[in-house]
Amino acid sequence: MLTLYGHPFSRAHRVMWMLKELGLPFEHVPIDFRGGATRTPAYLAINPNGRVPALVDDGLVLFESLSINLYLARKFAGALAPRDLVEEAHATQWSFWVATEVEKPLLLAAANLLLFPESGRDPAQATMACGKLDRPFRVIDSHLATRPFLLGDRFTVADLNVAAVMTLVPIAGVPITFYPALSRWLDICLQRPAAADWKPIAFTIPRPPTEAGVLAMFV
Ligand SMILES: N[C@@H](CCC(=O)N[C@@H](CS)C(=O)NCC(=O)O)C(=O)O
Repeated sequence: MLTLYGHPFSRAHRVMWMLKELGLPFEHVPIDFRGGATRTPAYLAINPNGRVPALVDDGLVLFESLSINLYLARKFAGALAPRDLVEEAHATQWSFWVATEVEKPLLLAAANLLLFPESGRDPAQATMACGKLDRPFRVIDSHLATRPFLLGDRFTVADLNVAAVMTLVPIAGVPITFYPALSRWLDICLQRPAAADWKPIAFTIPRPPTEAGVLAMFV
């Protein structure tokens, strides 16, 4: 029995996408991290970080969205799973890469392009954050220029993890036209039926009244 904690407009959507790709039934506990529900003793016993998502699989408790997806890929196998040690190494590499090289500047760009209330947006911060994205975006663009997907010719958990973080690109209008292979690949990934929820999720992200509020939620 799988139980996923976290509202779809949080990073829980990454795991929901994976569970849907795998066609796995799961119990969804859509707790909302804005109302204190992630700080209750009951939830802290599941994820002591007080963050969502968390996944419980028959008593195994996991946090960290991207590593949950790597676990699900490995456990339930199928086309999304790495086929050998080399593919597994690359799936891990791209997952760490997106979390460390992309996620933070992307959130900062998205916050200053869209997520902050208009009066709190700082175009200079948005430009600076987009500038920081140039190096990782050039890396993935050049990688995807010679292959359709990150591990080669099929969509895998590596694509899912990276694209799930990059859902903020179209949501916030982060410019990626300079990176044609990245643009093409991201479109293809986000159009997958199991990713369909990203659109409604995207446009219901609440805008807290203060910059500090947004940073507390997303960074
Ligand atoms: N690295 C974690 C980040 C989880 C995270 O920051 N979740 C946010 C929602 S998207 C959260 O729970 N924020 C509430 C808080 O920090 O109190 C992951 O990818 O699972």
